[in-house]
Amino acid sequence: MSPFSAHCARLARLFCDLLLSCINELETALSTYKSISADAPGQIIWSVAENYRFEPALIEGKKLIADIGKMMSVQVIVEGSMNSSNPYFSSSWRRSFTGGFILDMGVHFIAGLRMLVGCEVVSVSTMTSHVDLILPPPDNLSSVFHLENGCSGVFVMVVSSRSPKILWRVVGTNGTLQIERGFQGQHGYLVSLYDANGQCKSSFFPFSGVTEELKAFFNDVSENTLKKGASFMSIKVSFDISKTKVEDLEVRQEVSKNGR
Ligand SMILES: *[C@@H]1O[C@H](CO)[C@@H](O)[C@H](O)[C@H]1NC(C)=O
Ligand SMILES: *[C@@H]1O[C@H](CO)[C@@H](O)[C@H](O)[C@H]1NC(C)=O
Ligand SMILES: CC(=O)N[C@H]1CO[C@H](CO)[C@@H](O)[C@@H]1O
Repeated sequence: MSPFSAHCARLARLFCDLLLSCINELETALSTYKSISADAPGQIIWSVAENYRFEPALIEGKKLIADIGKMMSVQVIVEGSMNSSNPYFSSSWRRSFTGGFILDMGVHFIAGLRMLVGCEVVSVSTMTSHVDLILPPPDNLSSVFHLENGCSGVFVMVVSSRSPKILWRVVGTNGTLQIERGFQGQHGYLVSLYDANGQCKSSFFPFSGVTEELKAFFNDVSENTLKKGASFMSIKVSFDISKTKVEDLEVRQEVSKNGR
């Protein structure tokens, strides 16, 4: 047993914060995980972080989506403000992989989309371009996608715009659900549900996805510690938690299985 695994907990949770931007990286991460698990005295649980699934506005949206009836159309509009004032602008690793800020930021908006509509994207057609040469390519994207439930939608993303906007809008036979980034004393999302008569009910949810995700993680770890009498360790496989964007492991595994 290696000195590393000798110190491993009986039940550890591997909190893995990764940018899985290609299958190779996923395979490396999985084999690293397997080699750690093989040597560990107990089960190691691996969680890939995606803070949007803890974002209160998206959780609320997921509950309300049933009220709009049959989904007819989805719009995901993202106009970012990734200019030189943005703290992530000069982050070197974000510039050194294929996909640039579109991928780095986009994973979250797609995670939000999948969460809201409750199903997977089955096909997509996209046009991209590189306009602002101080950003890595591509910096804008327009796509049409088709969901498993038969509904289609559009995803438009501009990395650096003068008029930042983030919006998910799902139109159904009985109403429309919209989640839009806003500011009401704090940054967050305004969730609006338009009913069959066009009446609108809105509530504002401040951002707290990152905090909630970390709380859930620490909570799981401490429960395991108390329940099983085990200690724990958290291993950072790559990058800094606070600075990292994450891809969804399941999707990648699916992609990997299908050899796409
Ligand atoms: C749409 O609303 C009507 C009236 O409120 C209701 O009877 C019907 O079941 C709803 N349809 C769906 C698909 O939810
Ligand atoms: C960057 O974008 C923000 C938000 O639109 C804006 O307030 C700021 O002035 C911009 N900075 C530069 C250098 O263009
Ligand atoms: C969505 C978007 O803004 N697309 C634009 C990207 O940039 C090209 C120019 O290179 C425009 O033609 C697109 O409309």
